[in-house]
This record gives sequence, C-alpha cells and structure tokens, in this order.
Amino acid sequence: MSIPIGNSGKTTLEVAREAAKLAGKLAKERFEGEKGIRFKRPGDVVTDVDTEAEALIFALIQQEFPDHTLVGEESASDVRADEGYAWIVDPVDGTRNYSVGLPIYSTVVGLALDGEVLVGVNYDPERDDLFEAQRGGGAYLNGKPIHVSKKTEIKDCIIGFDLPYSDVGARYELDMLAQAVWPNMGTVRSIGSSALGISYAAAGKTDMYFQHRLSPWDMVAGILLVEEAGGVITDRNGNRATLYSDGIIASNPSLHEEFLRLTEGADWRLPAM
Ligand code: 2AM
Ligand code: CA
Repeated sequence: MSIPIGNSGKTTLEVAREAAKLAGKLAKERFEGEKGIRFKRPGDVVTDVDTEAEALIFALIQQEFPDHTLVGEESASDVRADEGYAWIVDPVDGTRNYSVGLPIYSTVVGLALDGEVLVGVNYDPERDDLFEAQRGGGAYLNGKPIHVSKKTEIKDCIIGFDLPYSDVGARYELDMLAQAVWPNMGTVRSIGSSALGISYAAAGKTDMYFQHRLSPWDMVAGILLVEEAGGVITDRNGNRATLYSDGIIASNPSLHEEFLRLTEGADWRLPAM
C-alpha cells in the first residue's frame, strides 16, 4: 500500500506530526483563557479552540495533499472517512476535560486509504507526548518503540474505559463491568480522552481499553497504534476494528480473548440508540 508524499516533499508521517503538534500547541496556549464553551448535546462539548485548531490542521494538510478528503469532528463530520485517501482529525479529544481545565486531552491526525489506516498520530501537548505509527513500521512514543501489555490475566489488569454520550451505552458499560468483570480484575481508569486511553493501552501503560461507541477521529490513530504495537483492536463483538466500528476493545491477544469470553451475552454487545 503506497503512502503518499506531500507537495513540499514531506512524508505523510511528517505532515501528520506537524499538524498534530501545531493544533496541540494552540490548545495548550489557550488552556488557561476564555475558550468559548458550548454544548452540542448533553455531555458533548465544543470550544472555539476545537474549531480553530481543526482549521489550522486542515489548512496544512490541504497545502500538502490538495486532492485528499478531509474529515474532522468539528467542520467535516459527515464526510466518509473510508473512501480514497482521507485525513481524519480530532483537534481536541477529551474536550470536556479541556473545557473545565483538566489537562488530559490530545490532538489526533490520521490518514486512511479506503478505510485502512496508513498513518496515525496522537499528540498530548500537556506532557509533550507524541504517539505515532505507520502501517508496517511499528508504533512509537516519543521515538521509542511501544508494545501492548504482556499481562495474561484480567485479575492483574488496569482496564481503561470511558463513558459514551448515550446514557443507554453508559449503562451497558457499567453493568457489564459490574456483572461480568469486577471484582476479578485489577482496577479501572476513566480519563476522559478515548484517544489517549487507547494510546496508553497500545503503550502497555494500561492493559486494556474499551468504549461502547466512538467516532472515526477518536479511533483513527489508536487502531493503528494498537495493531503496530502487537495488540488486537476489535469492535464489541470481536470483529477487526474499522473507522466505523461500533465500539472498541483494545488489548493484547490473550486478554482480549478473555474479555470477549467474560462479556459474552452481556447487553454491552447491543447498540445503544
Ligand atoms: P471528545 O472528547 O472528542 O468529544 C469521553 O467519553 C471520550 O469518548 C472522549 O474521547 C469523547 O470524545 C469520546 N466519546 C464519548 N462518547 C462518544 C460518542 N457517542 N461518539 C463519539 N465519541 C464519543
Ligand atoms: Ca473532539
């Protein structure tokens, strides 16, 4: 699968990295100030910074790859991400954290060809952490290779998850954890940024990450990071993750299998309207 080069001669990975850092730095600069917060629906927040950061990223990508499709949470969310070359952008993942001054958020930039993710970057400006992967080239955090957890039993694990916007989906997650997993597990972390949550599982900092419902821009970097870090990332029923997967489970192969077995038949497998 050929990974394109930009007009200026920069590689796709260089452009993705530059775009994510540019937007992440803007978000960090504006972290303390007035951000213009609005609710799109209950639980789903947007700020002026999200919109401005997305425009910055789009402008940079357009210069380098004028023929490619742009998909973004704030200004191009209805554009298909799985047709041709498509750049998929979340200017601020974890906007709810960002809006209240919790410094746990990141910028996601990825490129897919016909739905197959080729390059994915997730940049956390507060810690200056850069997660990146290119298909077939491994996954990295700040230039060092990362690998999923080597744990083999859920009883020893830190499980990351976040609640979806939907109350029904959130109820399914909480019931599934309480009825099928807890107390034979280590502990949980819900940090409010699914992009960082998946990246931490790719890096083996946590042992697993799940979410009932996500969007292409939440998952684009994570799908590639987990696969390139030796892990498995699927939808709630165990099918290989795509940009339009209904929910996500990311871990190493053996924990992933145990989790699927434990949660077999749980309402969590159902879609939430
Ligand atoms: P956001 O911050 O970009 O809005 C918190 O629940 C995490 O999951 C955040 O990364 C949030 O993205 C994302 N998220 C929650 N519910 C979602 C839904 N129904 N669809 C897409 N993303 C969701
Ligand atoms: Ca977002």
